[in-house]
Amino acid sequence: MPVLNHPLNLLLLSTPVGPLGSGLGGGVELTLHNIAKALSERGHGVKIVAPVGSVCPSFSLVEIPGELQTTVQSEGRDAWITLPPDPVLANMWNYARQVQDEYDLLLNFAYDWLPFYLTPFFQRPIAHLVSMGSLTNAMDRIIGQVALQFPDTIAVHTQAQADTFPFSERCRPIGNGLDLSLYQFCPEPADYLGWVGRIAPEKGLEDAVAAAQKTGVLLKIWGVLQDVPYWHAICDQFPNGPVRYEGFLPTQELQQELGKCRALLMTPRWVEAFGNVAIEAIACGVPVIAYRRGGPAEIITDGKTGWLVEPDSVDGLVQAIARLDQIDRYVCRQQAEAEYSLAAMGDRLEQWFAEIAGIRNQEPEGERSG
Ligand code: HBI
Repeated sequence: MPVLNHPLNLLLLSTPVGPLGSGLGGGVELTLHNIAKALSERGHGVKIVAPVGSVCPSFSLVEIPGELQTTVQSEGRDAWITLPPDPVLANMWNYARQVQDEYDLLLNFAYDWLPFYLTPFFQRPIAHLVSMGSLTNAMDRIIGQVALQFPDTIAVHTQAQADTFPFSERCRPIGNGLDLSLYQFCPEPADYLGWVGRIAPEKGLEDAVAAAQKTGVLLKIWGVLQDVPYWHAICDQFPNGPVRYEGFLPTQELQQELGKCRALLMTPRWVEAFGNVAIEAIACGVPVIAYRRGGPAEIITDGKTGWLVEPDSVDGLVQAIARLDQIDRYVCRQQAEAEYSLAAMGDRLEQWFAEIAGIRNQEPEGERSG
């Protein structure tokens, strides 16, 4: 049920770590695309700004040149704020500065210092969707400043993610949403488990491989092979593991393969802000076995849509795999429809925007000031 009484013109600014569609942006690529769909479905205008080479079907895209930003996970807590000589991030926000008057609201998806620092210099309101938990002091500091100076403009995916920040009470959890029409419910699984994500140390893939080895159930892996030495170390550690790397698939192909899994294993080492793949799995009827840590612990209902396991416990994963027959795959799909559809996400987005100064439901067009 729409919350806003007038359509907004929205400018969505993507992550600077990779072109949309490359997989380098990880979950935020899917998030941005789904938010664009959720908002345009309700009549809002949506334009996307992203690095050159980006693709985003059925949305008008402004491609900005410049050098990609390094991923923040590769930096330490005390990392300084760095930009390459010709930063795509700065070029994106310079473009936004020039066109801001055409938009009611700018929506930032970058987990980077610059957009937060620039917020007070803009005339138009900027809403920030923070895609990860607390990672560096510089980001905590600048996000905290914006959260204080511009109340209600900071959103996160889950309460667990908010709780990683000292200003958690100023973060608005808004979950996430998927275009569920793209995900087919699969009632009868094949005999393998799944793991989906950027292959990088913070994702804890080695535990899923260890559980596959202990249970003898094949584990299929999909995702960008981001950290090759990490992957080789896992292959060396489990030379005969029942494991197959299936590459990085676009959503349509991924959901077809993911749907056949007996379960999805989620083994994050860090506080996963959300875990889009958890809702992709339950949308296909696939139960999720996840460490009780971060986003997945708020998405999965223990014993209903999967099993939540003691963090970093491979034996916990093994025991949960043995209890998969207790989970009704259709209940998984129903939970996705109730909580994570585009309509549900669109409601949460409009409720958020309506709280932001300058966006509140206004008198009809024509009488608006400035
Ligand atoms: N690192 N510097 C930087 N900026 C981002 O926007 C960013 C990132 N690392 C990962 C990332 N975004 C996305 O994968 C999030 O969805 C996790």
